Amino acid sequence: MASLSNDLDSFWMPFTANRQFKQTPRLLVSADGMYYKSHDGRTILDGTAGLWCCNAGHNRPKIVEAIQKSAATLDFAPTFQMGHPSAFTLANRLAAVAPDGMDHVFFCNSGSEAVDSALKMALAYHRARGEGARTRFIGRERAYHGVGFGGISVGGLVSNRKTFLQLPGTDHLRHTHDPARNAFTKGQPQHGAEFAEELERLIALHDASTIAAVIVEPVAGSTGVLVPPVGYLEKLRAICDRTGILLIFDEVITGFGRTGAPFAAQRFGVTPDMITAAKGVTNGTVPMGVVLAKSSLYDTVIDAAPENAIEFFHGYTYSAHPLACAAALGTLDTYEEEGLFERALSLDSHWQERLHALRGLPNVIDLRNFGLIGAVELAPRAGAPGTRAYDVFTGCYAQGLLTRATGDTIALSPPLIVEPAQIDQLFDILEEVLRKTA
Ligand code: PXG
Ligand code: PLP
Repeated sequence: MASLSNDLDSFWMPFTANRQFKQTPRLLVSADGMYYKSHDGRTILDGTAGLWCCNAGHNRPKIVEAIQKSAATLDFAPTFQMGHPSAFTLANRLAAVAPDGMDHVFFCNSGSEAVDSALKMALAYHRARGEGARTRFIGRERAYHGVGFGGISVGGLVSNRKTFLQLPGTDHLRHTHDPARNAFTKGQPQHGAEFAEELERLIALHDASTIAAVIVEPVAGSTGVLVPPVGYLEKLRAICDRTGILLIFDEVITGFGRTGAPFAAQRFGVTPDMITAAKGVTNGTVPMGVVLAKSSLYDTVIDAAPENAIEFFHGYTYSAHPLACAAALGTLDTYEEEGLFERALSLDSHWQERLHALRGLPNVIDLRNFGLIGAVELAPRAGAPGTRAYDVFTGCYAQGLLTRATGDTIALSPPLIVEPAQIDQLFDILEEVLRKTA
């Protein structure tokens, strides 16, 4: 049993109730396959793939080996006016799994950086086309696009926004959550495609000639798993096509097999102009974010610059870091060899059946699922929103299951290597805890 000999005070923890956590810490000390080990020596089933990242599970040999080898061979190489082979190999490999026509890859270090990079690319693209007045971005209520100033400005979470300055020129579609019509829907809700028509209203207000891009999560993750209504994404695509507005899918959570295809864009059959991704690209092992861009967008930006000039003034010291590239190549090998992009699809019906069997348990007011994503929405306690889901989260952790509480929703997203028996274990624990939580 590892001891907590260190004082916990110095670490200013992200998105954490620091005082509450430091009174009753939960530390993970090792991980393998579907399980973590906790500091108090317990085995914890990973119901969240870490934080939606470890789609191939933990301690995967090909990934570990690739990182070790890279660290000993090429610890760092700049990618500003320099390069290294695995960056180019990885870009080609990613383009090969991306939707058709999305052949260009920009590297960064997180989902937040991917979002800011994509927003800048949208501005660069329109300027290169002589439409530099297109500077507005449209996000959506209840969206999470990371924590950069760009991401919080298009994002739709009040707690992430209220304290901080916002970028000017952003507006928001309404969210698609409609429990009155869609509660307890299995998979995509039938009602709500018309919410996409809000984009027409915002275009009428601002004029398309001022709007650079619309950014949405195909399935909103962090804000409680909101699955797009049938026809909604298609409508957004059609409006963007008609008006010259770029469509960005933020697939930081939905990318890399989570929905039963490499990207949700492919699962839904709707191709955006850019995709932002992170997390699963390296199976969570080494930080990396990516922006996938259509060739037409890349070519426009590149061709507009004078020959021998830098075309896009943007990048990070650690863009395409060799360790991250190695980790991503080992990750893609693992996904492909084990057919994990398809595995979520084959487990979908068992997953859906076990999730929806929670209907009727105390305080369960909605259940939502898509691919290997699930959400259990609980009625908030009067005057104490969020506390019921937090108690379920800590109750599950005490019983050996890692879940994620967001508001009064419990979000579930196990590694795609999960076995049916482990799905049963997960829902058995959750059911017991839901029964016990007042
Ligand atoms: N976009 C989306 C759609 C995300 O889900 C980000 C951007 C930001 O990525 P980085 O790597 O900068 O964190 C995310 C991240 C949760 C949770 O509990 C979700 C995220 C991060 C932390 C917690 O749902 N998503
Ligand atoms: N701040 C300073 C002073 C820097 O020199 C740099 C990069 O050179 C940055 C911030 C940006 O760091 P990064 O490229 O890791 O995002």
